[in-house]
Amino acid sequence: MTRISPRHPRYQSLRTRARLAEAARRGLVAPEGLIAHGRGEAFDYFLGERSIPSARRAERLAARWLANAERPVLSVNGNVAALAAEGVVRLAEATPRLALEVNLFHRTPGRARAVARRLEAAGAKGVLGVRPTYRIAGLPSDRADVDRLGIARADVCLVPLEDGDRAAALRRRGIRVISIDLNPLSRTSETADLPIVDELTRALEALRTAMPGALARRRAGHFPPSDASGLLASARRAMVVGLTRPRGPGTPAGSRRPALRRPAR
Ligand code: PTJ
Repeated sequence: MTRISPRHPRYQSLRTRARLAEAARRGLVAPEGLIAHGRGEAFDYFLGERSIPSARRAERLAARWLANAERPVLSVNGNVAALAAEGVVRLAEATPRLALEVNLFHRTPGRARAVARRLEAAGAKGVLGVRPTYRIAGLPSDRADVDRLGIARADVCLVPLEDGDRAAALRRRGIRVISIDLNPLSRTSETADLPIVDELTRALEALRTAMPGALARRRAGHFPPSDASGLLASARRAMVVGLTRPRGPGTPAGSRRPALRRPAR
C-alpha cells in the first residue's frame, strides 16, 4: 500500500482511498466502486465533511424505523464492506432482528463470498445473500438476486450506496427504504422513503448511537412519517452554503470557517 504521512492535511481521506484501492485490487470492491467513492467525497466536501442537522434528524428517525421493524435488513455491497464492515457489525449487534445481506450490482460468486468473509472477519454471523434464493421481478440488474429469508421478505431495508432502480423495486414490494447516500440529487435519495444524506461511516455510527433510545420507545410496526423531500432540500441548501462560504487555504473541510465579514472601510 502507498505510504502516507500522518502529517498530510488530507491524511484520513488518503488512507481511506488507499484502503479502497487495495480492496479493489483484491476484488472486494468493484473498479466502479472507486468512481462511486470519488463522487461521494466531492459531495462530502460540499457538506464540510460533517453530519448536518437534517442528517442527524434522519438518522434518529431511521433508528426508530429499524427498531420498530419486524424484519429489517441492511444491504451490503463491496464499498460498504471495505469502508465500514466493523460499523455494519456494531449496528447489527445493537439492533435486534437486523439481518445482514450481501447484495451486489456487479455480482460474481467470488465477490459475494469476499464481502461475506469481510463481514465475518468483523464478527458478523449468519450473513445472507451469498447464494441468492430469490429474484426480484422487473429489476434487470444483478441487484435483483436476493435471499428469500432476507430482502425478499423485509419490511424495512437500509440501503447504503445504492442504485435508484433497486430502491424503486423495493418500494414497489411495499418495503420501506432507508438510503445512505451523500448525493441528495441521486435517484436513490429521491426514491427512498427516508434518505440519509451523510457519509457512510458517520451515518452507521449515528444509527448505532440512537438505537438504545429507539428500542426503549419501540412500537412494533409503527413507522413515524418522514419528510423525505424536506430532508433532501436541507442537504442541497447546506451544500450551497458550503460552496459559497470562503475558506482559508489548507483549512480542513470540516473545520470552522471564517465568518463572512464586511469589507473594511
Ligand atoms: O459492490 P457493488 O457491485 O454492489 O457496487 C457498488 C457501487 C457503489 C459501485 C454501486 O452501487 C454503484 O455504482 O453505485 P452508484 O450508482 O455510483 O451510487 C453510489 C452513491 O453513493 C453515489 O451517489 C455516491 O455519491 C454515494 N457515496 C459514495 N461513497 C459514499 C457515498 N455515500 C455515503 N458515504 C460514502 N462513503
